[in-house]
Amino acid sequence: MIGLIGWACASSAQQPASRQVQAHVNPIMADGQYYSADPAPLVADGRLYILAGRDEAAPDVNDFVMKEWQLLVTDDVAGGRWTHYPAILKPEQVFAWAAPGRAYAGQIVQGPDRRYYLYAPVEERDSTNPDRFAIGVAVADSPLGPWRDAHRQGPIVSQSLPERNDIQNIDPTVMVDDDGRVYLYWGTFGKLRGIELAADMRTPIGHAVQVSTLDGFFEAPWLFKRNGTYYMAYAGNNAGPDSPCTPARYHACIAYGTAPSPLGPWTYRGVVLDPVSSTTSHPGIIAFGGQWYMIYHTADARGGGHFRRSVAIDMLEWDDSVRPARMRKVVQTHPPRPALKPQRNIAAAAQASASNSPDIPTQYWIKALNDGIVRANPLPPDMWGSWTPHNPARQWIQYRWGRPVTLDASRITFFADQPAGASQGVAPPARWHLEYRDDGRWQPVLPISAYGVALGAANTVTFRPVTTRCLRAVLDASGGASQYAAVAVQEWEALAPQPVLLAPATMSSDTRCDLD
Ligand code: FUB
Repeated sequence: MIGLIGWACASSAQQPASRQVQAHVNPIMADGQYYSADPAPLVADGRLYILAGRDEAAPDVNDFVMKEWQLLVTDDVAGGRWTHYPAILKPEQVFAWAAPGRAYAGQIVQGPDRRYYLYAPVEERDSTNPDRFAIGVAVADSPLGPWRDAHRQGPIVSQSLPERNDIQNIDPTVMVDDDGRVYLYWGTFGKLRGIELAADMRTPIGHAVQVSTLDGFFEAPWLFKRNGTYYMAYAGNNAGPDSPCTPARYHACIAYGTAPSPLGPWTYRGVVLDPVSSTTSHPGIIAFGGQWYMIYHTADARGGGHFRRSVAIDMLEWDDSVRPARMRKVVQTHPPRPALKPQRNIAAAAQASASNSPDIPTQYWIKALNDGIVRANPLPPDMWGSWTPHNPARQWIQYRWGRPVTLDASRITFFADQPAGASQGVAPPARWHLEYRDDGRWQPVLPISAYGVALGAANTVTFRPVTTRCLRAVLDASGGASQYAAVAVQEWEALAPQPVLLAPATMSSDTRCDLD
């Protein structure tokens, strides 16, 4: 049961406005009133603070609309009682040189002078750099602020600082070591940089190191130390059907590596969090009250999406039987699923495969076919697809159940970025039909209604009931003269004549139908 109670508290001159949130399950704020992304935890004053950006994209907008940072604070994770400060800071409020609108993944750390430093990736307003992202540093006496620019000359990292570069300079992570020395890492799109900072928390020392030994590094580094070993967690992506990280290119796992010293060398150690429901994943790992936690974001809140993310927290355990100690894979906790009800769509109990398996282009995800999610603004991993530079005239997708099932209808939701009839890109199929496996052969179903190819809604076809273990949708691509568009499907439902309860016993890991 999700419990979420919010009430506004008056803000004082020093304290931003707050409200109380009671969270029994993930995400911490689950009702969709406020989305929260890119968590960065900090322990201060005996409390756990989580800095997060605030996702404000409309449901049909695929962009990071992030105008400000917010804080979640608790002294009792298990009790789920959080104070939420929805609006602690906007980029342009603290950095005179910053443009509004991109309050990306920041981190607050306590400096050797006991003050708090916020490392903030924001866009420079007047930069001539091809990519205007830069990292600024703000300072305050409390994690709640008030914040002021700690380096009024401008950012400390950009495409011209501390040395000229061509990467996107976001996702800072900072650690103050036991000896008081300070280290900053940052980067995205596979580029990870690290540098030492002076004790003033803002002056780079020496040249940046470039890290290339953390397998699949994509973005979102998180640096910390435990028992003398340095750990770097990060959003990883080395997509493919056999990847230990993620099958689809736009998803990310959280992987990590270790190093004997803060600037490396780094050794990859494995995956600590499987892909989440949002395409991006972003780790914050910290010990609080004798327990380690993985803090991350998902699309699991009400109305959530890839650009409407919400912070979640789960326990992280260590395997100290090996050296250096490894993190055990975190078990994600989700909102409790509603009790299973009998339903006509039994696709979720089938294993999906396709004519282009196992070489489905890695931007697509076969498991999207029967995940029950249809988005207004899908990204490639929200669908199965077949796009390649040279597409065949025909593709198929297929379900196999562990035991025979009876079906009499099907609904299919196509995706296209080209109009009907196109011979390039992804277009609705010219036509499609269903076949079922019967006595060792594929037979067409006998349709009672037409096969539609409309976009923007599911196309339903009804047919004379069949009992089978395998159903196949055969998709004839649009185009011709040896040039065909690709096809893509967001969701494919297989409907039984009467509602049935999907029993786990119907599950099968076998996708092959040619043996039936
Ligand atoms: O929130 C914007 C971007 O999404 C962050 O910079 C990345 O780490 C990803 O979480």
